[in-house]
Amino acid sequence: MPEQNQLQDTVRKVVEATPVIDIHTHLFPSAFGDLSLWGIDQMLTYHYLIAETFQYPGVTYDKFWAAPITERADWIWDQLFVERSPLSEACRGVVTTLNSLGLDARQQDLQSLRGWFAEQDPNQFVDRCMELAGVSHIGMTNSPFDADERSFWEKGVEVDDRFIAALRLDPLLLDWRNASVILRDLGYDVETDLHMLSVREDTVNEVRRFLKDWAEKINAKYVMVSLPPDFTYPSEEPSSHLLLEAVLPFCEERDLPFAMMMGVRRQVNPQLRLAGDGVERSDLQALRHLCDQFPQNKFLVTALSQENQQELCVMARKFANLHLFGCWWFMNTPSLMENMTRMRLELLGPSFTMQHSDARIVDQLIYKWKHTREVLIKVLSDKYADLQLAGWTPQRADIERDVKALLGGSFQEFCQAAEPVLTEENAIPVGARNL
Ligand code: RAT
Ligand code: ZN
Repeated sequence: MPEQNQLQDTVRKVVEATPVIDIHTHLFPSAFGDLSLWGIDQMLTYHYLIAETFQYPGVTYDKFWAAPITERADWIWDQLFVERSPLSEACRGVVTTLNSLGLDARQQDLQSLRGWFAEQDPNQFVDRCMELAGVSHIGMTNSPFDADERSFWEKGVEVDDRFIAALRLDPLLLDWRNASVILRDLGYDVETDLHMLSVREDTVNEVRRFLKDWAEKINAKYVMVSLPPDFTYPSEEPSSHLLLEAVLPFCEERDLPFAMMMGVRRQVNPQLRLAGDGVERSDLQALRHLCDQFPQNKFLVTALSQENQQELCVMARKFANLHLFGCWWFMNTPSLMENMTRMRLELLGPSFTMQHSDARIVDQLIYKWKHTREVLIKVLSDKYADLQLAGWTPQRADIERDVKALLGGSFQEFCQAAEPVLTEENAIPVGARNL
């Protein structure tokens, strides 16, 4: 069918040419020194690959963690790329990345690859990866609770303006006991016990001051947290008090979206360290309550469990203050990404952000976006072909507009929208809400 081939060809060209705003990664610009990760040893010791390697016997956890990074990388390379074919998504990613950089992924030993990376200039390498990935902006994950990162901000680090900051609050909302100690060390006069309203008021004001200071210091474009599957709202937990009284009013006042990444069960196997987290289905009723109770707040949401995806789409149809993003972590495999993107398009049209890379190593931008674009080409070609059959022939400009929306345009629009769902009827003054 020549017409269909032509349509697919146009979709491919448009998807390949459209720059991406990668809204969530763990990347840092090179001004952050050792926090900015790149190169073959970092790529091979990515936590996704560590978890895969430990499926095979050979080395103990203690021996692995005691070894220098090059030895760990050698071991992973041997297990996943030499002893077996690199069929998993994370393995294929290394192959795609090396190949895009003009390197041979069938090396039996890593020395020549290491030699090539050693010759690269870190600054130029970031530019090259962004160019090969077609990424215009990179969303960071910025935690004032991380002492190493904090010291860069406190020294007034100059941030490359292609990098967008996001204020990450996991300890504040999920581990208030320890977070309150850190806040006190940083000069905020907070109490750990949040039960008594009279004491809580002062603490809440101090938490707001902390949020304001750090959002300004890092120029945050949104505020974020990763949540466990059993997160509930409302509840008597500190997380509910802090969301209701500090975080969400602060976000509303500053018009900063609040991102929730839902469904990670931390440290299912602590021996694997960062690679030891798992997934469970979340109770999305917490999200429903938040979207409903805070109509003037904007929520950016992704879920880790496949079982949550349809419910989440339906929820996004009900609340204009809810924007879905990304096929996160265990959902970032071609088969799941394809199903999820089809379903989202069928239920929501192009109003969501199709993907974020979650890259931790700058080289990974290349494969994460190359693989994502392939899925998008496939799904959109089918969807436009269906539309054509239904009697609506897509023009190139339509395709360009939709792809732009899916790769960051919808996110921008959502962030810039003046008041997501505010009407006189549903406006609730700050402070007038209860748990
Ligand atoms: O995808 C990942 O690398 C995870 O370890 C998490 O960092 C997750 O993306 C998160 O931001 O919590
Ligand atoms: Zn992440």
